[in-house]
Amino acid sequence: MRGQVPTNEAGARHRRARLLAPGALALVLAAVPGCGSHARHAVARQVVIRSFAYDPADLAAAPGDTVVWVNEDIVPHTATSAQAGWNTGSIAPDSSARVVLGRRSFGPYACSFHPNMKGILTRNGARPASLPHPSE
Ligand SMILES: [Cu+2]
Repeated sequence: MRGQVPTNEAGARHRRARLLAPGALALVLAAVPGCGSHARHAVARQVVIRSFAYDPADLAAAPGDTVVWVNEDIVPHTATSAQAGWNTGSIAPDSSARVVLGRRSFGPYACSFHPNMKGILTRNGARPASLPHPSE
């Protein structure tokens, strides 16, 4: 019986060593932004500002997503939602600005300089965690 003790201890150490590798991999994945234990990927979505309009004017997104407004016009614009409490500030021609969406970031927005420029962020339905990531 005495002979089994060192054997079992060695076996336990061996099992722990084998378990370390997947654990280390999980830590690496968790360090990648947008991956890991979250239910879905946070994604970046782009709205192009062109000819005094947002394209698309109606953008579906989810909390955690980043929306990037790219100004392709020759005058500055903003994307501003007084209702939701976010504002890109002035976006110079050929530059961009981004907003990371929170739970309450959705709804209509407009350009502070040209109030007839209107857009809206609509909220995606939540994706079940069991579905694979669509972009992979
Ligand atoms: Cu504008």
